[in-house]
Parts: sequence; structure tokens; C-alpha cells
Amino acid sequence: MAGRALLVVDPQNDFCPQGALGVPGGDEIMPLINELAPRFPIVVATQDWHPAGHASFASSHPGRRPLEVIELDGIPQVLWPDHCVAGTRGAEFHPGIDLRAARAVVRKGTDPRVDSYSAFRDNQREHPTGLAGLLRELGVTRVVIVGLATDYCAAFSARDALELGFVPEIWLPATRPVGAPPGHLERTLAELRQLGVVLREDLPEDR
Ligand code: VGL
Ligand code: ZN
Repeated sequence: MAGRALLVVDPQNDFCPQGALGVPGGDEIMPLINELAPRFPIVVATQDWHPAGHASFASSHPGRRPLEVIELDGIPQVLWPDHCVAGTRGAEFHPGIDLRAARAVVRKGTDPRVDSYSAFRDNQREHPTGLAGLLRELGVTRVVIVGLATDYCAAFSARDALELGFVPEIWLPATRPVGAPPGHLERTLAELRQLGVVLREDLPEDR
């Protein structure tokens, strides 16, 4: 099984019900991820980690509301409620996830001017997080992606993983989507399938 890594995307309080950007059922996947993790020789996690006043926050754009889409430096940006502000409780990992075995935690979204859904690089695709180098150096070729949210950080991570030469899969039962704006989830999953990303609807028997 060497060569395979589990990438646990943003299992944080703010993406769970009650959180600032609560994803329905977001907390339900934590026990499942705990069960999956020991099957992987390498586990890495990401943490969405924004400075206050981040450009992805609706509150940073006077007159704008969460879930409106604007153009930010030439690319579409969904505006979010303030979430995962560095050092806050909302940015902490959910208490139900056990990441003691995680080899690394990669923080992303730290640049105030640009969002970073992907575990690998920002949305402008300019600044890498270093994760690709880490995984390559560890001999990882296949990346199994779980966590929050399916339609943003998991999806962007899968697309980048593919572009960066890894073989990505998303294990859908261990993810939950934001589900907004309408149609975005369906479009995103269709695009990923088209690219050849395996989207598992069921978990492997011997998981
Ligand atoms: C995410 C929206 C904003 C995610 C992060 O983890 O999917 N979504 N920041
Ligand atoms: Zn974010």
C-alpha cells in the first residue's frame, strides 16, 4: 500500500453544523475518517487558515452578502461568511477527528488577498503550499481525498492533484458538500469525472 496517502481536507469546527460556514452533516464524517486513517501509510491534513479581513469574506466587501459571487483579480470568487480565522476556535480541528497519526498539517488561505481551496496551491494557481513536494518526496502517487467540503476544497484538491501528476480519488461518503450556489456541486463533480478523477460512492470493503 506504500505510495498511497489519505488527504484529510479541512475537518474544522467552522465547517461543521454550528460553525461559521457550517456544512450539513459535516461532523458526521469524523468517525469514518478515524476508521480509514490507519489503513494508510501516510496521512496528511489541511487547515483553512485565514487572516481576519480575508478577501474571500463577504464582510471585506461593503454591500456584499455571503454566497454572492464577485470577480477577484480576474477569477470568480464566492463570498463566504467570516470563517477559519487563524487562531480561533472555528479554525481548530473538530474534536471528533483524531489526527495524531498525521504526518503533516498544511495551512492554506493565509494570504489575505487570495483564496485557496486546494491543498496544493492558491486559487490563482501561483503559490504552492509545498504539499506536492512533500508527497513526492515520500513516494506518494495515489491520493485519497476526504473531508470538507466536497464541492470546494476537496474538489479543487483533486483537480490539482491530477494536474500535478498524482492519481486522485474522492471518497464521497467521507465528505459533505456546501451545496451552493445552486448547480455548483453537480457541475463540479461532472467536471471531475470528465477529467478522470475517481469519485467513490461506496467505501472499499477492506477499508
Ligand atoms: C472551504 C469555502 C471557503 C472548504 C474553505 O474547505 O471547502 N470552502 N473556504
Ligand atoms: Zn476558507
